[in-house]
Amino acid sequence: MRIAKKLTAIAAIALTLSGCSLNLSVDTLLSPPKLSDEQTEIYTALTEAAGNIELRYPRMGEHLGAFVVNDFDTDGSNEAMVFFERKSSDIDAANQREAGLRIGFLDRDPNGAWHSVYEMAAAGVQVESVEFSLLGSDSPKAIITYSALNSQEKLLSVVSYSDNTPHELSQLTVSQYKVADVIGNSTQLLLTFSRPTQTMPAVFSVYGCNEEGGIYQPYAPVTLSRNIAEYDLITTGYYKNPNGSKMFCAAVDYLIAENQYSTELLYFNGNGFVTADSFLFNGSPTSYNRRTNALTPKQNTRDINGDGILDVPMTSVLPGYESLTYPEQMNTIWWFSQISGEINRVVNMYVDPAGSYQFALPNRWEGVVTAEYNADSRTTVFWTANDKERDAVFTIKTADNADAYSQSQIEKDGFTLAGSNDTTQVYIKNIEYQGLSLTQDEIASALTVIPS
Ligand SMILES: [Ca+2]
Ligand SMILES: [Ca+2]
Repeated sequence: MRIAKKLTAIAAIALTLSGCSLNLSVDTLLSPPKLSDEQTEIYTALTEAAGNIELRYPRMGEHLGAFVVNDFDTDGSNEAMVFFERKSSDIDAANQREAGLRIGFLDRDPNGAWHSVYEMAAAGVQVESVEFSLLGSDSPKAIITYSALNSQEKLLSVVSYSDNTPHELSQLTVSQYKVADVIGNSTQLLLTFSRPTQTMPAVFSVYGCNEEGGIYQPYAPVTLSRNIAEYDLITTGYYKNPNGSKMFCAAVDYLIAENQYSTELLYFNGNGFVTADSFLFNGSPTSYNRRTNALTPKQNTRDINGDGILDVPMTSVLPGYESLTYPEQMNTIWWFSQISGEINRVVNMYVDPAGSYQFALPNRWEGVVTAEYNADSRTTVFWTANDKERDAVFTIKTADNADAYSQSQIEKDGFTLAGSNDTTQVYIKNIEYQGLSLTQDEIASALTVIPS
């Protein structure tokens, strides 16, 4: 009897997951969704309480399944949070079987069996992500985002859970958010970027949670002066302040226009956040504008040299390409280290258009050496820019790991294997040239094969 019931539950889940019961293909029947015993028990308990439902899934973030299982009230055993909508035949407001996106909360009874303990209306219509964070207090908070149609803004809901009851602590409208340890004492805070309308400037805000469960803003919001067309990536890390200590920093990589990016930085100064506009850096570039094209892969702010300080990319057109159109230009990428008082260029990097390697150009090549890329032969030639005749200084070539013929041809042409990843071999040829050729040590530190 128990087995029969379990099979029925699995069949019901298979129908729900396929979305359309009339359209079951042979493939679907042969490979039903792999639900664990626990998920099947949660689903059965939920349908017993909630009726005929369809599960809804977070589409991004760390909890992608329909069953968000987590020790939400820190009592040592897991609860489950499940997003669902009722089928129209089962909506019955009089019996509290309501329409719209719902969140079911389930817990185990003393015998270990799952049962439904609470059902609430979701704050939005389409769940996007679920993440848990303490947000500065002792108990976990669920940070749930809901996407909205035709809008870059989303609804963010902060929910706590205790005594079998969820509590929504706050609803915020955000474009992007990130949870981060700003002070460096393991206190997680919620960093949000929002823009009520496209014509208004974006606002950066920080939220924490006090012991009474109240959401508050520990630092004043900052209005961003840059014109952000679309967010690309938020990265958190550190900058170095004038006394040499590492301080928290949030980098916002954003689109200015198609194939054009820039970065806004928010520096934590101990009392709050400031942008570069009100934070003096000697020699600081006024903007980190950069372009992408078929020859220049997109780069995001990161610690490029491994010193623990964030570096911001900016494209630089190679000599000889200045008068060409943007799609035809070859670029290197300068990385700017975020050290207060002195923004330094840390490295000038060429990135393989096919993404197999990156190569740091030596300083003595600046303005003297340019490059040319041939996509068919997968070759980048660095050559002296000012001579009438092109003299190759250094050449990098790639071949597929499986392509033994190309590899033997490349080796016949005098190239040596410098490195490889799971798909690609990277070959180099270093040519003796009047102080511009590279030493073996320089080659070893300049060329990095990017994992495939
Ligand atoms: Ca628990
Ligand atoms: Ca760095």
